[in-house]
Amino acid sequence: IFLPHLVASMEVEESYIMIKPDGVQRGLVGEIISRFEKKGFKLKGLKLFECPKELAEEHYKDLSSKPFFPKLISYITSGPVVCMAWEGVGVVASARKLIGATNPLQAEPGTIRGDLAIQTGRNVVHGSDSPENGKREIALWFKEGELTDWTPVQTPWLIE
Ligand code: IDP
Ligand code: MG
Repeated sequence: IFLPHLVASMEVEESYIMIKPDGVQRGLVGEIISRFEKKGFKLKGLKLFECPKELAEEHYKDLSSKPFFPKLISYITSGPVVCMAWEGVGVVASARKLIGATNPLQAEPGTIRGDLAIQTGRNVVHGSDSPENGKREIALWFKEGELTDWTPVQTPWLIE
């Protein structure tokens, strides 16, 4: 039998994960990084960064017609964010599960948003929604030379 969703999840992918300004201000940086680190994904890029308005607008351009777009842009540019590039088998969908639903009140307990946030407009973290967008967003937020490829010693203990 052919199970495309299972085949897809075996791919090595990259996801752009970002701790939003509320996550930084609330002292949740370590807690959030830890969830991806403990899962076993590989960190390839990490920086504290003040996001220019133009970059926030480009990142969220698909939402530009939404009524909440101006508030979203001022939220994302209201303080430093933590930008991360994570790599792993199935990392895109897995990170979305670790993050939880967009509305934190609907996010399951155990997820980042389910455990740590209340409102959609203050939902502490971003995660790419497809492998294509993972690549696109990492290229958008990181310059060449800011990403590091390395071989974690734990890999054979995570992947058969
Ligand atoms: P996602 O972050 O779970 O992928 P998206 O629908 O892609 O959710 O929306 C991007 C971000 O825009 C959300 O994480 C949230 O910060 C913000 N957002 C989405 N919908 C609303 C809304 O109805 N009100 C306020 N902010 C919203
Ligand atoms: Mg999204």
